[in-house]
Parts: sequence; C-alpha cells; structure tokens
Amino acid sequence: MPTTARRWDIFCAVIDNFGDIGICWRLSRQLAAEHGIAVRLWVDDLASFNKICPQVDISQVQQNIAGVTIRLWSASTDWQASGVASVVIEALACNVPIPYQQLMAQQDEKPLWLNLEYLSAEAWVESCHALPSPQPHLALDKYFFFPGFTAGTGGLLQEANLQQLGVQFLADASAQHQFWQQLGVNNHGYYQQKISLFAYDHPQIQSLLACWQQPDINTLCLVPEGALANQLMQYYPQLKQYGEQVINSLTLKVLPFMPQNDYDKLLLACDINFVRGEDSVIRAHWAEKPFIWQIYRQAEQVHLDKLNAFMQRYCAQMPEDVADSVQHFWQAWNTDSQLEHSWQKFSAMLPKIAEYNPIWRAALMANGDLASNLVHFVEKKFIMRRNFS
Ligand code: TRH
Repeated sequence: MPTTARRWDIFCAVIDNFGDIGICWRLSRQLAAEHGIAVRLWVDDLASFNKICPQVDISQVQQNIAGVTIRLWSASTDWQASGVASVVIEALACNVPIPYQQLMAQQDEKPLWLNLEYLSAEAWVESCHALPSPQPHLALDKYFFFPGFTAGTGGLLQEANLQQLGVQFLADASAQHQFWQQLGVNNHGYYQQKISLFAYDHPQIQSLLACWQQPDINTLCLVPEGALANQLMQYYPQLKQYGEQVINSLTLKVLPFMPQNDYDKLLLACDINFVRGEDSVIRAHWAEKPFIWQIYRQAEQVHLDKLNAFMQRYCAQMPEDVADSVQHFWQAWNTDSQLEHSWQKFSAMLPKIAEYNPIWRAALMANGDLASNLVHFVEKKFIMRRNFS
C-alpha cells in the first residue's frame, strides 16, 4: 500500500507563541492537499490555533478544515477509540502520549514514528537527520527528521504553488489594493516604505523607530498584536489596539492577528519584513523581500549560536559589504543593542539584499520541500520494511 493511502497522525503541543501550531498546520494542509494523505492533526490548544486559522471552532473536539481532521489532544482523549495511524509525527519535541505509544506497539503492522525536530542551520543537523531513534522498550521504528537549509536535511516547508501565487499577487495591483483595504490601509500608495514588524519585545525599539521618522520617507510600520505592540502602546499612549498613530513621517499601526495565508500576503506586500521564531522567518524567505530575523530566545544564549550558524549560510554568497551590514544589524536586533547605527548601514544595502534574496531562495528550493521529502522518506522506509519481512 503506498503511504499516501495511509493515515498520518501529527501531534502538536503548543509551548508558547504560534510557531508550533503554525508549522504543524502548514505541514498538515500540504500533506492533505498535495499528497492526498488522510491527516489527523492532534493539538492541545485550539485557542492559539484559532488565532492563525479563524475557522477553528474552539468548542469542537473534532472538526475538518482544508481536508485535515483536527482533533483536540487532551488528558481525556480516548486513544483506544481513536485508533493509531500508520505514520506518526511528533512535532517540535512534543511527546506522543504514553497510551498512544503503547497502542502503536500493539499493532501487527507497526506505525512509523518520526520526531520532526526544530529548525537549525548548525552543521551537526546533517549528521543527525534521518537517524534512527532507538526505542528498545517498545520495539517501534522511530527516526529523527530535521528541517534545514542543505540537501543533507529535510528541507523547508513550501507549498508547490507558493512561488506562482506570489508572482500573481505582486502582478495584480487590484488584489494588492484590496488586501491593503482589508488591513484598513486606504492610502498605501502614500508610503515609500512599508514595514511589517513581527517581533518579540525589544528594549531599544525606539532607537529604530527614530530612524523611520526621517522627513523624506513616509513609512508605514505594521505591528501584529502581541508583546511588541504592547510595548509600543506603552511608549505611545495614543496608539491603541488595532489603531494607529502618526509620529512625524512614521505611521505605526497595530494589526489583529490574521489568517496564515493573509500573513504570507503581508510579507509579499511589504518592502521590509521583521520576522521571528521559526515559521515566519521561512515565509520571509519565500517572500524574497529584505528581512530581519529575531530568533526565539533560549537559556544561556544558545540561540545566538543558531543565529550565527544561519547568518553564515545566508550571507555566504553575498557581497562582503552587504553581508557585513546584515550581520551587524541582525546581531544588534538579537542582542537588545542600540539600533540606529546598524540600521543606517543595513538600510543602505536594501536594494542589494532584495537582489540577493531570490538567489538564496533558488538555492534552498533545490533541496526539495519538507512535506515531499517527508513523504519520500516514509515511502522508502515502508518499502525497505516490506523487502526485509
Ligand atoms: O510565534 P513565534 O514566536 O513561534 C515560536 C517559534 O516557532 C519558536 O521556535 C518556538 O519554539 C516557539 O514559538 C514555541 O514565531 P513563528 O515561528 O514565526 O510563528 C508565528 C506563526 O504565526 C507563523 O505560522 C505565522 C503565523 N501568523 C499568522 O498566521 N498571522 C499573523 O498575523 C502573524 C503575525 C503570524
């Protein structure tokens, strides 16, 4: 039986923020839409899910959206009654519930169990990708699957038609106009610079906002609701939730969270994108506009090693002066430093960064997309199993 005819279960525990569910939701939709797989997405926090997908009804323990069965994962879930799938993915270091693990071990044909790991550009990822993760107490086949930026990893999430949709959107002035109106921006043509600012809080944010108040450039800065918007509303008491405030040539606007597909459009529609965490940064790659990444902070500053590993890869083929300005500003943005000087350097390089990003994207696309790589991996494992049984 091809794996596409099998059922897959994806487990998603929402730790904080939206990256966990954001990634699982994209993956589930793509597996269903492009690979015809019957996916059940088990998620323990429907309220967070609802923020990025408003169709999610938080009162329903089971629902079907975009061809994916969404199930609430809770302490009272009856695993015996729901049954197990042939392919089980525990996403982003969550743990498949013990009763479910036991059920897996009881099956005649054992499910294939995958640990879909966090994204990192560090070199060690290639040596761990696709390795078995022994489970002697359960006699189940489990493997690590790492997303990544090289051919030796599982690649990155990207839908087959994404590039085409982006080109169409950017060629369609009326679709863009409609999109801006939907966001409550009626005069988008007035702004020479539109910036999306999705970030955690930043103690020096005002030093950056000062740079965007130059009289010669009208700047629109769109801030999704959350930690940074809250910080800005404290600095600028007239700025209200979902409202806007004009400060010299800068218009600050707080946006409600929007559906994931609309957020992807926002990244296309803006000139510069500040992104964070794990999922929005990859979407910024696909939008190809100059972007700045605020990495998810971890204890003992380990995230800075990850940031450096990514910058090494991303900047490797850039002209030296461009690479230098990117690294300087990204470091400042991720180390809570003053931002004025490094922003001036970075902004001088914006046209060159915009020229470089499609080249970087093309290199990443050569690695295949994560969902397809996952499907091929699973198929190979089932074929091997059949041949050895
Ligand atoms: O929300 P995040 O900070 O998520 C983080 C990271 O994933 C981090 O690695 C993880 O450990 C932590 O969560 C628990 O940033 P990220 O990854 O960009 O996820 C945001 C998601 O929200 C992404 O899928 C895009 C989506 N989004 C919308 O759908 N609408 C919006 O309006 C916005 C701003 C984002």
